[in-house]
Amino acid sequence: MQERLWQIDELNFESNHQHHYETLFSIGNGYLGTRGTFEEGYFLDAPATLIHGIYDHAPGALVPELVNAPNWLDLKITVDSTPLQMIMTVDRSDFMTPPSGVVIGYERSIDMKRGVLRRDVLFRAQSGNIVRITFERFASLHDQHVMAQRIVITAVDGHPAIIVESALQTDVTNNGVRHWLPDPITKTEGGRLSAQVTTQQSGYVVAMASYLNSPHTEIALPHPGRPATHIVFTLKQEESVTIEKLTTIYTSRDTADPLATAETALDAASARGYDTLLSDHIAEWATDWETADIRIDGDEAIQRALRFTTYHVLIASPRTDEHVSVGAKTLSGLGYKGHVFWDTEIFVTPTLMLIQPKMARNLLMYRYHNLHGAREKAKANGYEGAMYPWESTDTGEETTPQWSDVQPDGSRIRIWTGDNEQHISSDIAYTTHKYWRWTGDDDFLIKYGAEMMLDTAVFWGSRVEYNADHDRYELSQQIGPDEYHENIDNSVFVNRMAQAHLKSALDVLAWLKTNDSVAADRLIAALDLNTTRLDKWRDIVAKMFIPFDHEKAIHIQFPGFFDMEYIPVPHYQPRTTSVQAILGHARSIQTQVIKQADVVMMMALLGHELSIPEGFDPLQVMLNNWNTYYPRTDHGSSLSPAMHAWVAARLGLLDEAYDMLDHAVHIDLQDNKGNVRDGMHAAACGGVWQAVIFGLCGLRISRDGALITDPRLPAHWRRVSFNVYYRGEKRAFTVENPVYSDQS
Ligand code: IFM
Repeated sequence: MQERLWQIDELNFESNHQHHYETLFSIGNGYLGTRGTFEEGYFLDAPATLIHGIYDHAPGALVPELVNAPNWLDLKITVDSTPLQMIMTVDRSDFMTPPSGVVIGYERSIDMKRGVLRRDVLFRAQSGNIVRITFERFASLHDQHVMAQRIVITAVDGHPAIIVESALQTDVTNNGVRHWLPDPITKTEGGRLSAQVTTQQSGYVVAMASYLNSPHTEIALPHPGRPATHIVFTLKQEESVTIEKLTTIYTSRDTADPLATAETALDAASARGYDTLLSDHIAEWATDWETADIRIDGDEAIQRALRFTTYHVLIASPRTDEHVSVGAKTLSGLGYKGHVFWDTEIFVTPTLMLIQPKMARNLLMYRYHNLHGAREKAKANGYEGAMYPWESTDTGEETTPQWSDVQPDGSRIRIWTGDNEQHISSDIAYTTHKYWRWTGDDDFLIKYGAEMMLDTAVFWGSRVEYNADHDRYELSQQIGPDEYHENIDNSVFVNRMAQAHLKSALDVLAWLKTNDSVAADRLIAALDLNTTRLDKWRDIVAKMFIPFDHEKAIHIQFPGFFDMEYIPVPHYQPRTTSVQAILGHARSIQTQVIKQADVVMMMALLGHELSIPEGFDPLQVMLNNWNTYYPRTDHGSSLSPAMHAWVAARLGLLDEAYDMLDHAVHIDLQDNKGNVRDGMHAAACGGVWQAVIFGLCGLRISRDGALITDPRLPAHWRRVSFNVYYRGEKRAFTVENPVYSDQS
């Protein structure tokens, strides 16, 4: 019974939803992700396997992108000469006399507890014979280089003649963009298929080796670009045959000879066999879920969806590699070209910090290894220190495209985020600091974290503008989280985050001086943290301009915001698109419509630490902020609802918190944004975990360093149980709902 809360099912295949489900049903293991396309393919399907770190910049493309690797799923089945195709019918006449083969029964589900995708198909061949085919696949969590597939074919009616063809498909593109050099190495030897491809510009090599385990003799089908093998057999009525395909994958990021390594690894995996590989994989998932699972007593819909979003965080996040990071669309689609945004540090890393601290550290190390790119960006823009790119890949360089794709009228729109969405440096510093506070990982702070926090502080020190008329520091030409309003002056989010950043950098330096003076001296010398510089930071912390309306007791998103046209966003319901799309780009930027949590985002991240003028009650200001900004917010970005759920819960607004959580946790399942075909929303997935733990359960570190909860749960939730790591120890919590009311 409880098993179904670990499953997402598709009970009817509808081709107009195929791309959505391909994304939802992705499997992965932190090394790669493979979309849930069918083994045999389907008209206009979008198969993709994306491997962390394998980027390439195609000629003529504006920016590099994560490259679609060869398709290892490739398995084609023929029943009495009729190829299996997912053509379904509900039409009775069709059913009786199918024009060719027809699928008469279908069920697909992702088992999140075990990380296994299954599909059951009842297929009637043109001959009239009926077979049941069960497909199963997983990307081993135990050995990240091993992929496994199993198919069981059963003759339900008749004596069908079956052909199963297995291949590695190297002729793959990113939506038509070719990244692989022509003439891959392919081999078909003794039942083993091998393929090796190389990217055109970056020179990354990806190799795969594959083996088909069946009771029947294989016949090789040499084919350039698609090494293949097939088996032929006939089934008796009710007889079943099980066929397993194992594939190993290595890249030049892993080893000097990826092909030889993949072949050797394949021998080892084959020796262990499918069942052992599967049980090791399931055991690894069980260990992961022991900490990652949040158990909600009283809400099955949210429970299941929360497991789904957590599953996607776990399969997307690198486990062992600290030179790669999670892209905004995970490894489940080509959206945003696999680029890494602030989504990682603000939405994904804090979740991992509590459930998989080592993986959170890996993500922060990615930023550390890319400090050189941040330093180059600062220099190129005339600043000091390190200024992280808004979008980044494997090189650490800024990879935000400057122009959009061509619009229907032939024009391109200038994209300013790479120039002016500068808060990412504070976001990285914020999470570095948070990671240190929660994990107690002093080693990380001393060797890496402090350098990131301090050199990005050097950047802000050189970036701020002093306004002598007002004796305050300002930041012009910024883009805050609300990207509808570009290149504005004094975004309250940006200014406050930069101020908090400088304050925490000073605190960390003071801590270092006390606890590791050698490390402190090294950084002081390397980053030139002289007295003048540090005094300036203190001055900025004291005098940063935080726009605030004293009369209304609210933060001002940016000066001038309230002079624009007011649009009551809640009146635009029900709607299937953003208010921005309804009003049009040109008009909406002149209005008070906010793309996503901005002031609300600041409240989620900083809680009561909002830099409020003396005499004002922080809680009242937060409520006023909420009442002002919530009705103006479009949630045009998937990042928004989870942050609203978090803040609403802290403010005791339980209905709003629930609405926003429900919205956030279903963004991908329900395809609320209509773009899940391009990949999962990593930020929404990480955000809902935090919304439940920090927002609804109110987990925080008290002044004396204890972990405490302060639940604000919807009335129908009886309790929430979860585990988190805190300073190296696993801690279990069960949070009872003080206002629980049984509504059954
Ligand atoms: O980082 C986000 C941004 O905040 C809103 N637009 C999409 C980006 C990637 O998810």
